[in-house]
Amino acid sequence: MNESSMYLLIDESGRALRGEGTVERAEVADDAALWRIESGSLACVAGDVTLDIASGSPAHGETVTLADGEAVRMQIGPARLPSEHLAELRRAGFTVLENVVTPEGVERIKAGAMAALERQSPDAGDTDGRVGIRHGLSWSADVARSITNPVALWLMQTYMGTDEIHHCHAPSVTTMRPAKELLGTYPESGWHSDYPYHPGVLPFENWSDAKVMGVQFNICIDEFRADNAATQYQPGSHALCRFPPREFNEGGTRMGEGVHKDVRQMLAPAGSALVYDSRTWHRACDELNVSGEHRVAILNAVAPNWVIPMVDKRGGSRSYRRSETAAQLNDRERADIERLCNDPTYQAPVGAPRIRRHY
Ligand SMILES: O=C(O)CCC(=O)C(=O)O
Repeated sequence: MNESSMYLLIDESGRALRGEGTVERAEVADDAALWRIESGSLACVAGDVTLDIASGSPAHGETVTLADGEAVRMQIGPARLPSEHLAELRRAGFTVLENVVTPEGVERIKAGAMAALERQSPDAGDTDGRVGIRHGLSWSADVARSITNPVALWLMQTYMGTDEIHHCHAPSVTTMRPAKELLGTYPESGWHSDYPYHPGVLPFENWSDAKVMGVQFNICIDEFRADNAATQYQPGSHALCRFPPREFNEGGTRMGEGVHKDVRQMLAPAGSALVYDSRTWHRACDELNVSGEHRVAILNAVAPNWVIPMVDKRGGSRSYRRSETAAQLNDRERADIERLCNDPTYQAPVGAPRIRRHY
């Protein structure tokens, strides 16, 4: 965090203050919901409002009292404007959105994930490949806060052209364990696009780009680096509107060579999110975690709320309801968890493609 950092100002109910013309509240955060500290006041980055501070020192995690007596919590925002991320997502099909998780949230999720894995699978072994750590929403309010980050929600909703979105499975906390047996190998397969662009889900297999039906929202709890298996992807492949060709899954992936000559890795700091069009060809590259450490992430398949989920979400909802997580959230976060994770699937609009249920 530095002089030029941008902050969200969060009111008591969890909504973000916007400063365009007048002060408004919003459930999601666009450019006008970001503020900079200027001469001890808070200046809206994309609007004309400046708020004077009556008491408190402005910094991430602090609650300050504004001149009108209202107390607001400051939370570190993205490094770039939400509109810049949207432009990049539209142009390139992929963007890295920073500070979706707060620095203290990152630490708690990492520790919570390792403890939950130990409870879930004490004998699972500590090397080679990715494992899922179930029911993240029930053991971590920080997981709930991350998936309801207001900037990320604005970005995904605007990209998909609808406020009515949901998750197609419960937030999936995973760890990519350090490679041991896999070191130096080139496993075949793994290239895919994400739900709902899976075989047999949509009634057609050349997906027009007129309406986006899925965004993948993968939150990096650990930094994603070349040496800890940052996800491989083929830049621009979302625009091809089809599955990866068979050759992509043959003979192993050697980045920079043959059909994989343009493959890159999705590099990102801890606490940020990889947000990409779900049609992007990508692959979990277990063999490339040569760091000797776990790499924790939260995977989320996000879609318009009429898209039938990938799996039955009711087990995840039950474990969330039995937990103490909801009691730790603010009203806005709780409402977002309901619509994203717990509400039934909505009726498809007239003319929408028929999604095939797989569970
Ligand atoms: O964990 C990874 O690196 C890959 C994630 C992935 O394949 C996915 O979200 O579909």
